[in-house]
Amino acid sequence: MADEFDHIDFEELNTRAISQPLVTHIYTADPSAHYFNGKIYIYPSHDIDGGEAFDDLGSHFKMRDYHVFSMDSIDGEVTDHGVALDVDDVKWAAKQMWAPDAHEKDGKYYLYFPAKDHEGIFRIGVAVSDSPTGPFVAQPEAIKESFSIDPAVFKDDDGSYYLYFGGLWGGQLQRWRNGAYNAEHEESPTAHLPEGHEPALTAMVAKLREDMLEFDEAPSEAVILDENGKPLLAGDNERRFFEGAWMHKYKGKYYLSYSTGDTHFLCYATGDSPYGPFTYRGQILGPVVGWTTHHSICEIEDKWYLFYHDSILSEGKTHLRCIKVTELEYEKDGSIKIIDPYPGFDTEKLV
Ligand code: FUB
Repeated sequence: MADEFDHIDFEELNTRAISQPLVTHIYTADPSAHYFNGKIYIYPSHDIDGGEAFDDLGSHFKMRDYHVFSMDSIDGEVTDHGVALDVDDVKWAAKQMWAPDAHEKDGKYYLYFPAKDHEGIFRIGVAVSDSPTGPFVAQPEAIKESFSIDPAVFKDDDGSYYLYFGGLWGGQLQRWRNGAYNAEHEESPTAHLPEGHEPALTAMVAKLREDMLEFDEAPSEAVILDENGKPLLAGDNERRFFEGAWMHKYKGKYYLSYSTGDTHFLCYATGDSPYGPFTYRGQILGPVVGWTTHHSICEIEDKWYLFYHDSILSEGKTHLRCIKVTELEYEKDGSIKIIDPYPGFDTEKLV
């Protein structure tokens, strides 16, 4: 898939789209949604046009701040609560405030976000507020032993919180294979990836410390197995993890969902522990317009919803996206019904 969608009839695509943008006055992406105290809160990226050309390192994603959005109900009006955190207010961060997430503990709200530090290395930071909508005050340093992108916080039934994170290519996960950042061939998004026949890299998971500000343990890999109990291979591009992990629990099972990146699917795997291993189960969402696909899954008053994004609002500009929501349904056996974002539209035109 290229970053060019001139061949697409956007009017037709929009007619077929199952949902419309939730926010139209600014560009938004990577929606992490939560239901706190009877209200829906969305923590997305805030896309801007930073004037950088498209490349496979994601240099065109030059985001510098976060806005939080809220809704009283799923069909309700969306309120923009303004700037919740700006890169200039984060001592350790230099640029590229990518996909965030947030959670609540004991009346305080914790915003987790990735950014490149002053050495150009992605780290994950945390910022704290008394309100779900911020403003958030960032810790002076990034979380110790944090790396890569796309943090997602999950609260388990026993009150423990876990942070899932990681992303390939521009997200730098492959540069940490030996426990330290490998700066060789920094211009190459694919340097240091495993060979196709080797086990795929996957999302990382770490329990958060009681105060939510640091990891409570060294991060470990949330391994995804195939139908034979073997780890998915790096060459299995249609199923292996790429970025954008999310965790939710449904009927006692842990669902790890994620983007397959260069093959543009949202997929999921299930397991019996927040650490995995997880067994690959299938796709959730087909390709959307724009290179990236990123999501969250949230239960709101006994129904489940998929929050996702596409680039329809900017007529296909990958770095200018818009967040959307649609209902997500399960089959009796716990599998998720596949969602087609534009029923009847020729998917070949999107990939
Ligand atoms: O928004 C920047 C990056 O694009 C995110 O971190 C990835 O998940 C992808 O959506």
